[in-house]
Formats: sequence, C-alpha cells, structure tokens
Amino acid sequence: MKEYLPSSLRNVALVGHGGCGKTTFAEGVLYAAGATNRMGTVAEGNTVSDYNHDEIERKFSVSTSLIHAEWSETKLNMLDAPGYPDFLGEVKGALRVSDLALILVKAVEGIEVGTEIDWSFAKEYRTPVFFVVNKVDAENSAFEKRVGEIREKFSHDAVVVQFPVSEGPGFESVVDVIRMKLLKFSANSKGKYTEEEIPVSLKPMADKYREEFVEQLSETNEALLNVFLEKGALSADEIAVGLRKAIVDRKMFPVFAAAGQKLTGVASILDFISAFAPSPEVMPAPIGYKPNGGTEETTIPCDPGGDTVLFIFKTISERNIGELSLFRVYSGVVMAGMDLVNQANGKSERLGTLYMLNGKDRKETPKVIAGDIAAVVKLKDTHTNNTLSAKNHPFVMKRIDFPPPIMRVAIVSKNRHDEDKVASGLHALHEEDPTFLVEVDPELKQTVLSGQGEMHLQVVVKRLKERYGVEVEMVEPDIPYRETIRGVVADSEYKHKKQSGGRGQYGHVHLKLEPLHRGKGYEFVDGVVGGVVPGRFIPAVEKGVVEAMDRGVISGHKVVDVKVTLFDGSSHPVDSDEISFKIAASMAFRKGFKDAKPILLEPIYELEVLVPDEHMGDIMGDISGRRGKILGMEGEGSYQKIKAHVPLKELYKYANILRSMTQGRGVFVQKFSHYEEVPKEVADRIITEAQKDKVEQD
Ligand SMILES: Nc1nc2c(ncn2[C@@H]2O[C@H](COP(=O)(O)OP(=O)(O)OP(=O)(O)O)[C@@H](O)[C@H]2O)c(=O)[nH]1
Ligand SMILES: [Mg+2]
Repeated sequence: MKEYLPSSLRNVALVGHGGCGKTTFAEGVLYAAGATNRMGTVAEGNTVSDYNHDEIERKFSVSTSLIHAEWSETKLNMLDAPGYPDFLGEVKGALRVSDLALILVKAVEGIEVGTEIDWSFAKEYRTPVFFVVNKVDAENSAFEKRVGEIREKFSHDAVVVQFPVSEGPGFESVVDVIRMKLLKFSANSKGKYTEEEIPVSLKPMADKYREEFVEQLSETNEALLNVFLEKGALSADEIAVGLRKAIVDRKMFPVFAAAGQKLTGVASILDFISAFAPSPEVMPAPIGYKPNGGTEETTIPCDPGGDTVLFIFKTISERNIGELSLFRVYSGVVMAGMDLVNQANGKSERLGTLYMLNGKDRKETPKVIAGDIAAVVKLKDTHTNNTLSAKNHPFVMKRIDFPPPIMRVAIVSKNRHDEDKVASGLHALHEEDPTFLVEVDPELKQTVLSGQGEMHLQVVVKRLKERYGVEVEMVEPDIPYRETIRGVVADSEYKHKKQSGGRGQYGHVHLKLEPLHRGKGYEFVDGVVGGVVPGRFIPAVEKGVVEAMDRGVISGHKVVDVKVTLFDGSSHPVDSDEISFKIAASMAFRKGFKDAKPILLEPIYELEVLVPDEHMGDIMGDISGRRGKILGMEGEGSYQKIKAHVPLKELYKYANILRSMTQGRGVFVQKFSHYEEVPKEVADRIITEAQKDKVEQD
C-alpha cells in the first residue's frame, strides 16, 4: 500500500445498536473499494471483520475489528465495533482512536438503547458523528421518521445530505443534496453508482432538503451566514469549507440513507467521508500528560515530523494470530524495530513487525505515520491503554475509561489440577480485555470474575477453554457475611488443662465480650492485674481470640465489631505455655460469643439505577422486593436516577434483571456501602447451611 499523509487519513468507528448492520456495512466497504472480490455475510460466518469463533458461532460481533481500504486517494481505517451491550468497552476503545463515529440506525426499528449509548459516548469524546439510516431496503423502512427521531432525541443539528428514493426492497438510489444529483446503484455494479439528474418528481423534496441543509450550514458560522444573507446561496467551495469545519466542531451531523447489504448508498457515503470527514490533522490535538508530571495536561499535535507517540487501544491474542497490539500513532512515525518507552512502567520496548489489518488478515508495513492505525506483534510488557513514546519525549495519552463491571460470578475449575492454568489464562485474557476483572478472594477462597454481563463472562470462560484447554463452571459467588454480637457477656471462662504423662498443658482465662459500633472492627484489652496471666502469654491470648474471630463461631464467617477484655486467669509454673493460653482464649471467646446474642451481618451495596421514566415504578417495586431501601431519586431528562441500598446477596445477575425489565434501556452502577444485620429468617437459613457444611467436612 502506498504512503498517506495525515491529511489523507480517515479514522472511522462503525457503531450502533446490535444488529444494525455494521459488520455487513464494513464488508460492503471492502468490496466496494475492491479490497475483496466477494461479499461475505454474517449468516454464513465469512465476513472479514467477524472472524473469530465466538462471532461466527453467535452471528454477531464480540470484539472490535480493524479494516482499511483506499477510497478516492484517502485511506479509510474502519473499526467495526460490537453492538451487544456486554461489549461497550470495545465501543469506547474504537471511539477513542477515531475521528468520526458512523452511527447506524435501523430504518425500521429506529433509535434503540445501543444507539443512545453510542451517541452519549461520542458526545463525551467530542467525536464528530454521521448518522446512517441503514437497511432502507427493508419492508416498512421509514427514513423521514428516523430523521425526525434523530433530531428530536439527539440533536437538531442533524441534517439530511443523502435521502433515499423508493424505500423498501426496490431501494437502489439516493439523492445527494450537496451535489444535487440522483446517485443510482445497480445490482451488478459492485457498489459503484451512476450520477443522474434528479427526476422532476423528486425535485421538490430535493429542494426542500437542500434548503434546510444550506440554511443550517450557514448558521454554524458567522462568515457563512453573512454570505448567505447577502447572496441567498452558498458556492460549492463555501459549502465544502464550511461543512468540514461544522463537522469537526460538532455543529452539524449529516444524515445518510443506505442498505449496506445491497451496497446501496455505501459508495456515496464513502465519497462524502473522503471529501468532508475530518483527517487526524484537523481534529483538536488530543490531551495527555507528562509522566510523573502529575495531572497537568498537555496536547500533542498530529505531526509526522514530531517525536513518536503511539497509544495501544486494543490487544488481540488468538491462536493462529499470536498477540497483536492495535495502536494509533499520535505523533511522529513508527518504524519496525524502533525502541520506544512504555510510559506506564518505564520499560523499553522494541517494536516487532508492523501490520495493516483487515480483520484477521494482515499485511506487513515498514512504517506507520502520525494519525494512522495499525498493529504490532509481541510487545513484552505493554498492554491496552499504554502509551509508547520516544525516550526523549515522555508523554502519556489519556486512558480509555472502560465501563466498571456490573456482574460477578465465581468460577470453579472442573479439574482441580488446572487451577494454575486457569489463573494464568485469566490473567492473559484480562490483559487483552480490561473490561473484565479476576480476583482471588482470600476470605471466600473463590476466584471471582466480574464483567459487563452474562454474555461477556461466558465469552471469557469459553476463550479460557479454547485457548488454554481448561474448563471452569460459573457459580453464584459466596457472600462475605460477618458475625457479631449484640449483648455483653461479663465473664466467659475457660481452663485448658491436660495431664498425660510428661509435661502437661495449662492455660486459664476469663474474658469479657462487648459489642462495638458498626465498622469499629476489633479491640483487645489486657486488663489483667497482679500478673495472674503472666505477661509473656498475653500475646498468645490475643492470638487465640483473633484466630477464633477469623474462623467465625456460628456460621464460619469472620467476627467483627467486638471488644474483648482479658481480666483474669491463672497459670501453672511448669505446664503453662503459649499454645495452652491460645487454646484457652479461643475456647473462652467461642463460648462467650454464643452467649452474647450473636447476629449475622451482610454487605449492603449502594445501587444507582438510571431508567426511562416509564419503568420507574417497576424498578422501585423490584428493589423493595430485593430487601432494598430507596434512598432517593432525581430526574435526568426523560430518565430517572434511583439510589438505593440493597444487600449484595440480592444483586446476583441484577444486570440481566434490569435489562429484561427495561428492554435493555436501564443501566446501573454499584459499590460497597456498609454492613447491616441480616433478617432473622435469612440468618437462620445461612447458619443451618453452614453447620450442615461443617458436619459434611468433618
Ligand atoms: N435488509 C437488510 N438487512 C441487513 C442489512 N445489513 C445487514 N443486514 C442483516 O442484519 C443482520 C445483522 O447484521 P450485522 O452486519 O451482523 O449487524 P451488526 O451491526 O454488525 O451487529 P452486531 O455486531 O451484533 O452489533 C444480519 O442478518 C444481516 O444480514 C441491510 O442493509 N439490509
Ligand atoms: Mg457486527
């Protein structure tokens, strides 16, 4: 492939709700550009961008794929992101390195929750947006209605630049409002079109859209407005210059009509992208920081002559492919074999072979210039979200803030001997996909996976099996309950005494147990007078208490919020030793604890749920049904934000429940808040279970 200057690059993220046709559109781009000689389909599992097992089997995208093609002297890099909500992290990664979001909206169904989320991400990143009303070839396609919704829900700065002629199965032409021509596609033209005069019957509609477009464009810029007011029209040059600027400034969001699968409208959108979409050069310089320089922000202009800076936005490791780091160059030129510094850990990295990608197909390239997107193999210590930069130019790009996990499951290895392999496999998979986390909970003795939803975790588990040959099962994670007391026991005595030939054992203590305020933890007081328990044994007494607390008394969960005072006891000059006092203290504690009105505590999480108004009642009812307490709510546009305290036990798979109750429109975050007493009937059940388990273990 030839070399491109930054001004000839177009980095485009293909986003939108699941099934809006992104992967098919990408397939159409490659075919129309002549990069492939047949068009694959998602149904047959032979598209360029849905190439991995998970995608072929499930028939939807799971991971962002990079494709590239040449179009009218420009190089298009397209990132085909998944639409399924569990993979929003992939969307964020794709948008982070794109200069344009192509948001596809289904011509029949219209705006869906994924469309809303992608629009909000683009807004957050200040990414220019084009809307494509896609699948206009479908029965009941309603382009105008979709445009109305986009304007209503997203922005009145959305404006039609290409509209469809005869929607439905006969859809094969669009009218371009800027060129004021009819663009006619035909079945065998490989996506090419012929330009024709607009037929008289369509003229009024074309004029209407043209007028709207010119008026809106002139309002984006004072100089243009003056010209428009003076002459009543804008020249082609004035339109081109004004349009490019309005797009970068997010003052105009062009709307198109297409049927990616039939290739209708694809080539004309690509023409528009080549002509008017921003190149990396004209985008505002991205923000970063000097390493160790605190939080002071600096920017980095897209300059091929500058020092090299690149940012890794995605890691792919698959059998037959090896580990690939996908990156965008932000400054300078990247060459194979170059030494750069990973600013996250200060380590030097020598770059391996560089590749341009089309899905899993890769083509070697000697260098990658500022603004371009490519891949490199086998970096040693560099992962997603890391910046590599020249030694003399330390610079760290702003990280992608991936969405926090919303679902936890525990995993159990099917074969106990696999545990090490499971741990290292999960670690490697996490490097590739930072939106899921693995933690070994030392208290619960469980490995807990957390991620973006059930599908996401299933994908992780399946990859673990395919790539590392180990099988695990997903189960509900245990809850870290706590035990504590409500009453005071003034004297709990225990004497540990053994005389069995030779030297005996002797330890004797009196303990007082009192409850502490919630969250205070534990306090040990040495209240012994006159040395009845010799000073050298006091640490052993405390150790005995601490060990008993760790093991728990009634349910096997840790004891908290208790004050223990050692106030009396006795010792034997020969037989007393540390072990004896430890045992005595443990036993005295356990005995006293049982008499001190023991209770169970459970973790309570603070839940923040954002749902459309119409679902608020159902969601609040459901939260109450989960023993939750509503803390408050506030309106946010047509959404309500509900805050509540809910026991962790009741939040298992809440992501699924919320999605199904709101048709996927509800989102939530959760974080630990505090411990609270478990209601008696629930506590009794937990205690009985624990005792049963204990009997089985013994
Ligand atoms: N009628 C019609 N169907 C289409 C068109 N484009 C895609 N489809 C169909 O829509 C379905 C989804 O297409 P995909 O390309 O997988 O959609 P996607 O947006 O990549 O889906 P996710 O990866 O799940 O987000 C497939 O069955 C396609 O055949 C189109 O232009 N017209
Ligand atoms: Mg897809």
